[in-house]
Amino acid sequence: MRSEKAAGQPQGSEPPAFQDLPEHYGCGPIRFRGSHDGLYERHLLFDNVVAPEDADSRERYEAIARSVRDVLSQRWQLTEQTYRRENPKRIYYLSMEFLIGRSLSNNILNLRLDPLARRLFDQEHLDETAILAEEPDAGLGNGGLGRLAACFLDSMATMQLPAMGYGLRYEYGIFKQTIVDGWQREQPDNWLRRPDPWEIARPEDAVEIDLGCSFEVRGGNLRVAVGMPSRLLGMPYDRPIVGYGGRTINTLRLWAAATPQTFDFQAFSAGEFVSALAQRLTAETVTRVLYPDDSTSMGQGLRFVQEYFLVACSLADLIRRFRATNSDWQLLSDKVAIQLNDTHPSLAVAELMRILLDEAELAWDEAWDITRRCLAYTNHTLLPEALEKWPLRWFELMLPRQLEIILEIDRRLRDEILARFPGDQGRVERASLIERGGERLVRMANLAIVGSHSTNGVAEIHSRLLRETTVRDLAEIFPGRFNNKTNGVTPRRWLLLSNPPLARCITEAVGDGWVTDLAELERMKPLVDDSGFVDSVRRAKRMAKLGFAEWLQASAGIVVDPDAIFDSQIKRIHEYKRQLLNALRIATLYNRIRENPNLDIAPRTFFFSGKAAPAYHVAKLIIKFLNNLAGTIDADPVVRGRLKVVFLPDYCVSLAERLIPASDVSNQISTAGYEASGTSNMKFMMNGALTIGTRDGATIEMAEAAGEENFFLFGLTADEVAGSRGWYSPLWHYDNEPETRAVLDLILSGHFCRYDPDVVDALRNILLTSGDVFRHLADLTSYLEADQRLQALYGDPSAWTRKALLNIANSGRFSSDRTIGEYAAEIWNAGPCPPPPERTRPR
Ligand code: 26V
Repeated sequence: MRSEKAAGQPQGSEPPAFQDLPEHYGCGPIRFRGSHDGLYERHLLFDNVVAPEDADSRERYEAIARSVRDVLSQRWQLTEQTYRRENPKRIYYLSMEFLIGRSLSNNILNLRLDPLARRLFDQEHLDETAILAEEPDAGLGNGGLGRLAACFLDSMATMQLPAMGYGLRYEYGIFKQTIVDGWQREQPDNWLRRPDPWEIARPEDAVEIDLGCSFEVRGGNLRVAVGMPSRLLGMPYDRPIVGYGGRTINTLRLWAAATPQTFDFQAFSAGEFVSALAQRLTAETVTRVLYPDDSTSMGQGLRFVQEYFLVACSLADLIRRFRATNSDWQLLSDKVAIQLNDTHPSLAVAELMRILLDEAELAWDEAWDITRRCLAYTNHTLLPEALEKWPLRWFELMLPRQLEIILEIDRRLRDEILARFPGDQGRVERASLIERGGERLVRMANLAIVGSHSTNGVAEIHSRLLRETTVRDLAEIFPGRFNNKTNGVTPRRWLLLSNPPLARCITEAVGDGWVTDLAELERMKPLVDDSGFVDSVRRAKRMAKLGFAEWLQASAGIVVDPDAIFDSQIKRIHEYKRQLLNALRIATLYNRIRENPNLDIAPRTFFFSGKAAPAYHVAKLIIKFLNNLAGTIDADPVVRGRLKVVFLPDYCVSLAERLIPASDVSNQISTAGYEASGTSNMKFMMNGALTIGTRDGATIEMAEAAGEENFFLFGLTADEVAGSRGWYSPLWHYDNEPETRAVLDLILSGHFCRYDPDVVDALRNILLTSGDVFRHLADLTSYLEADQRLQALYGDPSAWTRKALLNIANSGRFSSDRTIGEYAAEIWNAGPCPPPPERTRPR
């Protein structure tokens, strides 16, 4: 039918976009040559039954996305076929979060289809921005940890590693944030409301999971029905992960929970029918929603079930794949590397042991050896309240066999410690998997460390603090297991895709090798004194700022001045990230202008964006204060036009992609010792923003790479923060530093919060009464000094751009390709497995 129609087309009609597909995609020129309706028109017609001119943006988005999927599907299955044939060691990345963002433009770019897409948009006069905006921003994560997982998938596919991501297909991702009267409101993110062209259901790969109890939902809570074992069905949905160049296409497999029962409608009485359907709803609640709190492990039963569900489904799936080509269990660790993204999937230790003991029927020592060789654990936080500890009672109820295994691991661990440190009962208790005292708890970090061969932190300082403080006893017992893997970000999404003007300018100067080898950016260094090149970098920044300002006005009606310094702090709202310190800085500048209206100060727009965990009261209060600050400044005729504060609602991947390229200044101002790594810091650096920041996380390594003279570092070091614990007093700063006192007096007078005395009370409490735990006042003065230097530099545009350029040129180390290279070589012992380059054409 297709070929008949194609053959019937008049000669010389305009060829379709997507028809000249690159050879290796295999499904292009042969199939559709000569037809007047390319893939895009075909999808509109056959999927939506609509003519191109009548289609709305959503239909156009779907048709384009499906066309792109057509192009990648052959390489996708070829990639999996290659892995099956070559049987390499496979890498499995287990994560409760993948903060994917939008896929269409990223997939077009990685497939190198951008010229074809451009032609389609131009020829059909399509509104590209409107069409791309139809795709929901897949927010299956809270922040850095989830976005890191997504960057890692991109790097692993680009480096042609045989890797797969495993996660959960939450029906609701991270909530949508709106701001009402300055306060955060949360709305559900129903991102799967419409059919998602990127996901493929794989019912043939569904798995069944056994639990030691049943559940019912009462009043929104999951209640356990004790002593009634039950089963859950894990339904896999696959998403393509396109490596740059489109040769390797890996898979992200997300599990949705369902009930395994199939209904025999005849046999069911009316009552059973209803309760059976209700059971189905209960099962589906397991993957209903992403937990939106990344600061406290609140011990929610549903979260515990989610974690086990991810682990059980993923292990069953990867073991089945292993068994399809390997009969010898001893080979498991030669064929499988499993990376645990934080402790969230660390039940994998007990579950893999259960499989090896009970299903493979191996002896304990063998099973233990294999488990440890397969698993590796990444820690992402030192905050004690975020470290997961689950009540032992829940294991008794839901996972009795896994509990037995955990207790046996613990017994052996205790024996081992006592043998090596005779009489050191304190060490035994601190290192144990079980916390005693009150209710017995299972320490998930200890389980992950003991049950794996590698524990890594995500920046040098973080890995050191992890070893020296958080899990010191275990690090002394197993020193060889601890290592560092400094985070990175993918330069495809975060430079090539998000910042076309800068990407073009770099490529014109040094070629395009940087896209897959970011260290190539160093070749820009000799050009630092080439005024033509420096000018072109400056123009690129200007274009990004103009583009952002235009978008902001069109989408939110907010007008910002592109001649102002764009100064950004975008991340989750947390006390330790110190958005409040930034607010103190802004309020001080405001005060200075009010006191001296003739003050010579460069116009500046301060952007904030970020979500607060719905139950994190103080974080929500900080958002309110930032909005009040913005309102007060806007209303002040002396300051208006010189300083402006904008709180951008609903921070997400797409917003970051727009704001980061447009920013001149990146604020990375966490209390030293608290931010494990940070990753937006790296994105800003490679987009030519200058960093004002503390010596924390990966910012330290960034400054080292760029040269401290090209950074604006300030504040206490982590050791100084720790050392001040016994004697620090915010009052000292209030009493002895005039500007600190002035700004606090202004804030506490209610100047910014005329109608919100509760906000003022809370700020007084945080900054003074409760001892300023996060050292805002200790760092304010040096922050302002660094800021002064930064402002002075902005007055000299070529000196500014020179530093920006050196930052870009030295950002190569912060590509996630470098990070993944280190994981592959030092933890996974795995290498690339490229699918054959030849073209295989469908017959
Ligand atoms: C913790 C919890 C606690 C229990 C409930 C749900 C939940 C969800 C997420 C988390 C993770 C918090 C840790 C985290 O996101 N760490 C961030 O990881 C980034 C990537 O390594 C790193 O750049 C950031 O510095 C670090 O804060």
